[in-house]
Order: sequence, then structure tokens, then C-alpha cells
Amino acid sequence: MKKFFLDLGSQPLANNYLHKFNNNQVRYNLKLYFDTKTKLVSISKRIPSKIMFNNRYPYRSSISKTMTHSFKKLSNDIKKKFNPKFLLEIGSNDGVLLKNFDKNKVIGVEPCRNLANITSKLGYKTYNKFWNLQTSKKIKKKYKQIDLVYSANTITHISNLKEVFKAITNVLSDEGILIIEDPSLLDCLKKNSYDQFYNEHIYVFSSIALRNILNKFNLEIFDIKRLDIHGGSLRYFIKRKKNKLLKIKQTVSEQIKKEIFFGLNKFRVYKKFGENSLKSKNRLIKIFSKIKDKNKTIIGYGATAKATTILNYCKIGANFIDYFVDTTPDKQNKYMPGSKIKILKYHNKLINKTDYIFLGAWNFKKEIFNKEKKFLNRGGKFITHIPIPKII
Ligand code: DWN
Ligand code: SAH
Repeated sequence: MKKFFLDLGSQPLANNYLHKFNNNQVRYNLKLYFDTKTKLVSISKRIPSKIMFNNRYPYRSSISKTMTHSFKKLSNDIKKKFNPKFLLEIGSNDGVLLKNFDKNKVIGVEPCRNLANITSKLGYKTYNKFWNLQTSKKIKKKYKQIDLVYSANTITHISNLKEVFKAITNVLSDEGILIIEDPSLLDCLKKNSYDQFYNEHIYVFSSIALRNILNKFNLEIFDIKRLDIHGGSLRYFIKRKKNKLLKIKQTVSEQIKKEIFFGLNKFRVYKKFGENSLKSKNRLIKIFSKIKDKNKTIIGYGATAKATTILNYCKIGANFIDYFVDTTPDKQNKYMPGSKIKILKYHNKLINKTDYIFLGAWNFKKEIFNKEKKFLNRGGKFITHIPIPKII
């Protein structure tokens, strides 16, 4: 049974940055549910994939140094540990991972044409398609079997999980390995990051829920690595159950134990998270109001999808934030979804004339604080809502 635990209100589509402010932008109701049987957490409203992942999708993974380093490190680990003959990446975006591999040993699947074009032009075979059974069959016909399938921050974006895993098992060799990486529900609840939920994030996985899904496809997790990426992610190493060559590591039972100890299998924990999110909203509004009462200026840093959830849930608009800065070309000179806050091209001059900066990209706090030493040294302050709204 699916039980409701948080209403994040009427929301515009994240990543739908508009050139001209439009009050009638498409909106949907963002409500969160916990399935007491499967333990899966999901949003209720499903926006068609073709609308979300179109030919102008602005998000570029390579923009952040943290991500580029993380994917480079992973590529080296994959080569060392698994030495795959052939790797398939689902949701290859602008090639942040692909680029670390030999062009003949890797293919990508990326539905957004603007992104698929980037890697195709670099010579990486990229299927400009959605990952589904049809795409999987096409790939199998050409490449036969694949010994490593990788997907980061993508599986949680696809509504039909049954089809996703059926399509994966269709191409994966008997001894093949599937690695998936997504934000961790445990971290999300611990940090009260309700902003991990928006139209693209249909699910936020716990390892308990993922294990239940994989079980249906005779797949099992044999290792888990926790990463600081995106505020806390889990990298799951998965194999077919019949493959006895790889032993199941203790990391798996340890992670499951941690999740059970926290109560991720119990509805009351989600109810509490819902209550905490409301408290977080009220506290954040108070911080913004107090700053504005003193006639100080606030700007936003990182026009993230997550920030869209925050701004629209907390009703924070141009009355509080003068503008956002972002290094992503396709977000610049557009408006934050659902608000009149403009996104400007990042320039340190813009940083140095404000009093406060709201961290939209709080997940890159380390990278950003390193870059903005000058702002911090002159007494500039950051505002974050993680784990509780505060001024740093
Ligand atoms: O799952 C998803 C993740 C991987 O990416 C997608 N559904 C959408 C997107 O979510 P997001 O927008 O919340 O992702 P990020 O990676 O937190 O976005 C960071 C944003 O901040 C980018 O627009 C780039 C920007 N940025 C910046 O302007 N200066 C980032 C850094 C580190 C910087 O120094
Ligand atoms: N893997 C990258 C990008 C994550 S953003 C990273 O971790 O940084 C999510 C990506 O998934 C986008 O590039 C989006 O176009 C892609 N995507 C969404 N639905 C998909 C589907 N059905 N099949 C394959 N990719 C999909």
C-alpha cells in the first residue's frame, strides 16, 4: 500500500528554464509516497519522459569539477577491478564518464539530442534513445552481450523500473556486472534534503527497496560504496544470482542494517521527515525575511533542479533573491522555473557585490567554498537549508 507523507506543493518542471517569465508555466503537484510492501519511495505524478528529457535539456554533468573527478576515478577503478571488454552507459549525458574509455569499448544511451550530439561528435557511439526494451534489443543485435552496464543518476528518472531491469538483463552477459549510482535515501532523510524530490526524480532508492526490485530479476547487490556525491550517494555493484564467482561483501548487509536501524522500512520515519521538511521551510523563510529586513542583498549559487523544489515549496521569489549565478550555458539569461529570478552567467564580480549567497548547489559546497575564498574572507555569508536552514 502506498502511503502519503509529504506535499511539496504545486511545482513547475525542474530544468524548464524559460527565456521569458511565464506565469502559466506547466505545473504539477509534488507529493511523496512510501510503499509499505516494496519499501520504495516515489513521487505520485509522472510527467512523460519525452517532455522532461527533450532536445534542449540543459543539465551538463561535466560542468562540476567534483563530478568530472568522480567519474574519472570510477573509470580507473572499473578498468582495474573488472577490465570489461565492453561497457554500456545508460544516461551518458555529455560524456563525462564515456570520455575516460577507449571509443571502441564503450557506447552510451542518451535521449536528449543536444547531449547525445556532443559525444557522437567526439566519436563515441551514442544511441539517441530512451533506455527501454526496444533500445536494449537493438543494442543486443549489434553488440551481442555486454559485460559491464553502468548508470548514474538515471534509473531513478525512469518510471517503469520493470522494463528498465528487463532491458538490462537482456544485454548483460551471464558474468556481467551492473553498476548503478543514485542519491541515497538514508542521506536524504538524515540531511532533510526534501529538494532531492522533483519531477525527474521519480524514485529515491534505499538499498532495501532496490534489493527488492532486483530480486525479481534474479539480480543481487554484491558490494555497496557510499559516496559524498550529490549530498550522499550509493554506488551499487550488482550481478546475476547464478554468478557465484563474485562473493557478496559485508558492505551490503552493513548498509541494509544502517537503513533498518534508521527505520527506512517504517512509515513513521517518513512521516517525521514530512514534518521536518515543513519546519525547514518555515525556518528558511525566517532567515530570508530577517536578512531582507536589514536591507541586505541575497543571490543564489547554482541554478539546480533541487533549488526549483525549494523556491516553489517555500515560495521564495525575486522579493528575496536578486538573481542566481550558474556556469551552465543553457541556463544563463533564463528564469528559475516558476519564479521571476533570473539566472546570470557566473562571474566573480557578481559574487563580490552581494552580502549573502543561497547555496542552490549545496551538494558542491566544498568546491564552491574553495572557489569563493575572497567572498568568505571579506565576511560574505552563505545560506543553506542542509541539514537545517542556517547561515554559514
Ligand atoms: O539527477 C540529476 C542530477 C544529476 O543533475 C538530474 N535530474 C538533474 C541535475 O540535478 P541538479 O540540477 O540538482 O544537479 P547539480 O549537479 O547539483 O547542479 C549543479 C548546478 O550548479 C549546475 O547547474 C552547475 C552549477 N554550478 C555552478 O554554477 N558553479 C556548480 C558548481 C560546482 C559551480 O562551481
Ligand atoms: N549520468 C549523468 C547524468 C545524470 S542526469 C550523471 O550522473 O551526471 C539524468 C540523465 O538521464 C539525463 O542526461 C537524461 O537525459 C537521462 N535519461 C533520462 N531518462 C532516460 C532514459 N529513459 N534512458 C536513458 N537516459 C535517460
